[in-house]
Amino acid sequence: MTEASRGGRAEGHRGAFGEFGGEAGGFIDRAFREKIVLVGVAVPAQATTAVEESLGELARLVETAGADPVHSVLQRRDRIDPATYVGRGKALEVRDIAEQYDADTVVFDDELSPAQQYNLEGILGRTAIDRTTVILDIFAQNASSTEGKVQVELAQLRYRLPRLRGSGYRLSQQAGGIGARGPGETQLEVDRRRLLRRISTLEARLRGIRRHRGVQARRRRRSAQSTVAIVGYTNAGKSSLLNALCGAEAHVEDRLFATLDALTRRLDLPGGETVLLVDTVGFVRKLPHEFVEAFMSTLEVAGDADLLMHVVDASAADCEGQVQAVREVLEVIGAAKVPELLVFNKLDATDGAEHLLAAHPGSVAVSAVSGAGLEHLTAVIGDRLRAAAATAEFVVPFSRGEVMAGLHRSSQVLSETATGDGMRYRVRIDDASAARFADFRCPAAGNAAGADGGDC
Ligand SMILES: Nc1nc2c(ncn2[C@@H]2O[C@H](COP(=O)(O)OP(=O)(O)OP(=O)(O)O)[C@@H](O)[C@H]2O)c(=O)[nH]1
Ligand SMILES: [Mg+2]
Repeated sequence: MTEASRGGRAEGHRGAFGEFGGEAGGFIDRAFREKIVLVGVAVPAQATTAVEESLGELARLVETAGADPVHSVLQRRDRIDPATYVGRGKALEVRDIAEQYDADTVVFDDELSPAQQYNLEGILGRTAIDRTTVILDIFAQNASSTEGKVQVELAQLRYRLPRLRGSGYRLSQQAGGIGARGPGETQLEVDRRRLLRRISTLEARLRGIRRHRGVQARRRRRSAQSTVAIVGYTNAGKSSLLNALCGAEAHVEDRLFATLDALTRRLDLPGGETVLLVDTVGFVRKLPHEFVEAFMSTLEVAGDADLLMHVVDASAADCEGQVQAVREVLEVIGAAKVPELLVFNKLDATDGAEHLLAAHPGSVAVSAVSGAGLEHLTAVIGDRLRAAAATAEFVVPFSRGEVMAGLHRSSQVLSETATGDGMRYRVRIDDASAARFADFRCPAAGNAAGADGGDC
């Protein structure tokens, strides 16, 4: 990212509080580029590398938000300090570091409780914010549709509500900074009731938008077109893939959370049928629950889809960790029941994706940039969707949790019943996926043999 492009982005910043209390601006004041110190804690259960990666990602988030990370601090502790997140001694050390680097803000890698934030600001003598605030701020900058803006503002206000009093009134006159209020703002004295009123106004507006969307969805169902939702970690190349497959012009940028709104395009499959492809917002580790709640209507497209195209950046160092993080969010938004097709993207930027393909049977590798693998991908999408009409039965021993999980991911489970031999599944599944579970398959769906719980 160049300084110029950053600058352009900064000018384009649209705070999410424009209408709130009449003050303009969001969490971040971009009058200047702030210097930021990052702090993470590794508890014994976590590998240091995972925490380091998380801190690296936090640095990227801070950059995307429009500030400069200047130093990272990683503390090993038995547990998170309930009062100050890091120990008090460490907090004082961080204060010295922040002074040394002339940093105005310290960003913590986990969500801070209102009390922790308050205490830390007291010790540090500067603004203390967390990963959630940074993510919400990026969303605020990137939201462009009415719905997106409403959802982001709602998420920010809900996050802010319990912190109204505690987030350091001593600092309320301090100018600028991520998470700080703008010069002259006295947000912390803002009437709580006004904030609650604003929240309910936004909720009502969102309900209106959703009603409208409900009508559209019904129309679409009547047209009986299958929907494929593109999901995945932020920056994996979801929008690029939509563009490459459909000749669409979705916004693509080497920036986290470039897409916030669902964009739908038609895709013609080799078999002659047409499906709808929906681009969605990207996910990230530790996605704020305020965000998930506020974006539920956008995220619902994933749960309603016939197939999830889970795009993974094959060139990312921790691409397995990203797959896991995405699956966790899919679980939360009720989309884990939809069959998933793993698509490893950015093949051109890797030494090959054989190990990934081998580790994830049924997955495909593509490059949205070079076009490699795209033909195969559309064929596989067609197969997976056509197979959605065919059903099959499987019995999986209770000891084979990984097989159960795999079956859930590769198929649409119509029913599951516990039997003497294990879990009996009736599913919609395509032939290629069914072949992977051949050892557990019953001879024919609906066949009476074995239906009493015996071997099938
Ligand atoms: N080398 C390479 N880069 C790619 C490929 N696909 C996408 N990119 C790049 O990855 C970056 C992110 O692409 P997007 O399509 O915006 O990713 P996204 O998943 O939609 O990201 P968000 O909407 O921000 O969550 C851009 O800089 C793209 O040019 C690919 O196949 N190869
Ligand atoms: Mg995108």
